[in-house]
Amino acid sequence: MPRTDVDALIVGAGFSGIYMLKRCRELGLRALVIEAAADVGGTWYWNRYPGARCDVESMTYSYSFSDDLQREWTWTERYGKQPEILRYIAHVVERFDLRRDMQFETRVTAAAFDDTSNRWAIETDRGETISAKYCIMATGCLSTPAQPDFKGLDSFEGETYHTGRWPHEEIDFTGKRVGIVGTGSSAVQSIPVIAAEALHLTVFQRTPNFSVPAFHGPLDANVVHMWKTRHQELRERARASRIGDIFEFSETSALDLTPEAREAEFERRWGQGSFNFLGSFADLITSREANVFAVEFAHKKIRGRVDDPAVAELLCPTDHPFGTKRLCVDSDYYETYNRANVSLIDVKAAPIEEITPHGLKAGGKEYELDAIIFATGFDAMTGALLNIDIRGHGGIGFKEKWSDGPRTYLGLAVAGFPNLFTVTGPGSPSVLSNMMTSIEQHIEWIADCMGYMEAHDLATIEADPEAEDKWMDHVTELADGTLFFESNSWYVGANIPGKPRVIYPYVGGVGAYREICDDIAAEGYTGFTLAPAGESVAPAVGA
Ligand code: FAD
Ligand code: N01
Repeated sequence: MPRTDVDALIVGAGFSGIYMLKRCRELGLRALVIEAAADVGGTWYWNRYPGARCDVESMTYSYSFSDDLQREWTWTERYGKQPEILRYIAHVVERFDLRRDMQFETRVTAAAFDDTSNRWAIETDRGETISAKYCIMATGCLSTPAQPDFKGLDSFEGETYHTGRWPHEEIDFTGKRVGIVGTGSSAVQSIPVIAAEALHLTVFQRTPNFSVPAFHGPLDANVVHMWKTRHQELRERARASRIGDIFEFSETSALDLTPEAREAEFERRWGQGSFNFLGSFADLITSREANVFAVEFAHKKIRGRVDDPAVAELLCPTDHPFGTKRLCVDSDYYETYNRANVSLIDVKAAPIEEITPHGLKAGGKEYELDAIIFATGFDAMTGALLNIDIRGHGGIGFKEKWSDGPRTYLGLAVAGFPNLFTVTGPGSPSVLSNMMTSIEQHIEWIADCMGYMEAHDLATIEADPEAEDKWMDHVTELADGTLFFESNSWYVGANIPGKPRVIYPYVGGVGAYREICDDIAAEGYTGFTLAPAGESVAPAVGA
């Protein structure tokens, strides 16, 4: 039976919503999770494309809140494969008996705050209305696929797929001519796997991305032992770090070293795999001059891995600074272009014109295909939130309030929308971090906040517009000191036509951000107005 009156309504059953439910239970709150998918998993439910896996190492890309959970679960590989991550998520849900408070195949369509009752009325596509004191949007930063509206798309007679909505059944590309649009992380992971199966794979690339090697493999028993015995200490290090992981981030400028010493450090970091390379020097993302060294180093690596010099040049990113688009982490991505059954088409020089019944036409040439894969990404960070008609004081909506870009306090709350929390929302480190660290930090902060509200018999908490303005100024000011705006990335909304060009995540780092959030809570929630039952909160100015 669907519940219609709860203390906390949580939207989304990915890593965020699952942990939020657990913490709500511990507070004695009646909570319900509403999820559009047929099961738990979020990202790992939807993204089942060949080669899908995390690129933050499994030992940190997992929950840290339970010592027992950490000890009893054993990952098999350095980077967990999608099915293994999904099994882990299902295990957590069963282990903590969370499923009984989850409702699947239900999409939240609207949420409106009632100033009289101080409660949210949440509507679903099943026609239900649920009343809740707290509404927690655990809707995901990368959960709304971006599908370009190519002319003729519906006329295609073959199969089409989007990596972020991959079917559950096995897809066999054997003997097929496959085309893939996009060369971001999803494409970089899937291209080597699909190329090994398909008759021919044609990659339609608009902008090459930088990719670092994963050096993937089975998990070393010593690494597992280290984590199982020292996980509290290692997790603490991750929580205090810049990107929520245990990488060592250099404090040295790339400009302070001799060319030989700089090269040696780049080489050492490259050899460690994954995001270690980003930590090579302190100023890679803030200094153009320093960044150019990383660009040149990465170009050299690409040229060393790709046999055909013309193809190698096409794969070398030249239009954006290193690391200002989400870095890809690959296994044999570049080597895949050495295969006879793979071709790379530059659709920046000769743009995609249309999808035809038998393939894709770009630059006046038709490529005949049996299947087309769109690895075209997501309406990141705000897409899922703006898909819900969220209305706060006086009926003001997120859509109106965010017409020039999202405005939040800490990426956690929005002035004008009491008792509503956004997990890893815009204006928080979120996608610029190991998201497990950022998710746990947000869930714990929200749970502590709700615990405080209940203990003090408070009815509402709402971000002050002045605090929000100050936070947004801080978010923008920090980003202005970096190279992020020099890139047409989804970090600045550039992948979605018409999306405001602002910085979406907080670039100040996970550890520093956590301290800010903790201080605000310790001071009794500075920048928020908390009100007891019966006292209405003044409608937020500028909401
Ligand atoms: P999600 O997992 O996105 O879950 C949100 C859920 O909310 C979804 O299931 C969605 O269906 C549901 N939902 C949204 N709107 C509604 C609605 N209106 N009504 C009902 N339900 C709704 N991060 C890393 O740190 N490291 C990685 O290695 C990494 N790998 C990734 C690989 C891929 C392919 C992708 C796409 C992302 C990856 N990420 C990675 C980011 C990843 O999204 C997060 O790490 C994490 O899984 C997010 O969890 P979440 O619960 O916050 O959101
Ligand atoms: O999407 P993307 P993604 N015509 O936005 C191209 C996470 N993730 O799904 O750059 C032609 O990165 C677009 O081209 P351009 C991770 O955070 C993690 O790959 O806009 N091309 C680009 O090449 C990641 O960043 C993992 O010129 C078009 C591509 O499509 C995020 O999810 C794995 C086009 C989109 O790349 C999104 O990654 C997967 C058009 N009209 C995802 N429109 C891990 O490994 C778009 N493109 C952990």
